Amino acid sequence: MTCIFCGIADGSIKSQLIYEDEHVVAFKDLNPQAPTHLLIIPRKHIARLCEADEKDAALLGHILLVAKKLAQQFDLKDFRLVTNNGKGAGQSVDHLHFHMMAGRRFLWPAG
Ligand code: DGP
Repeated sequence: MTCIFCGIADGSIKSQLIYEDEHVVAFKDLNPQAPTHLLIIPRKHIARLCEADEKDAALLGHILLVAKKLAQQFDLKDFRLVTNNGKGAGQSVDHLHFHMMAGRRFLWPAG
C-alpha cells in the first residue's frame, strides 16, 4: 500500500517542503484550516501516535522541537499543534502527522 506522506518525505511525490532534516519534514497542508497550516511528519512511517513505541521517543521529542523552530521561523507566538489519532478523531492519512496552525482564534474545547 502506498503512503502519500512517505512519498512526500522521500521526494517521489513533489511537494514544497518548508523544513527538512534527517528525521522530519514539514510542508503546507493541502486543505488549510487556518492562515498558517503546516504538517510536520517523521520520515519514518508510523501510522499514528499509538503505533509509536519507546524506540521512537527521541523522534517524537524532535518533532516538538521542530515545531518550536518553525514557530520561530514564522514568528508565531500563538499556534495550535495537534495530531488526530484514528478515524474517529478525524485522521484521514495513516502516517503520523502534527498539524501546526496559526493566524486565527482557536476554540477550546476543540470541535
Ligand atoms: P488528518 O485529517 O489529521 O489525517 O490530516 C490530513 C491532512 O493532510 C489534511 O488536512 C489534508 C492534508 N493532505 C492530504 N493529502 C495531502 C497532500 O498530498 N499534500 C498536502 N500538502 N497535504 C495533504
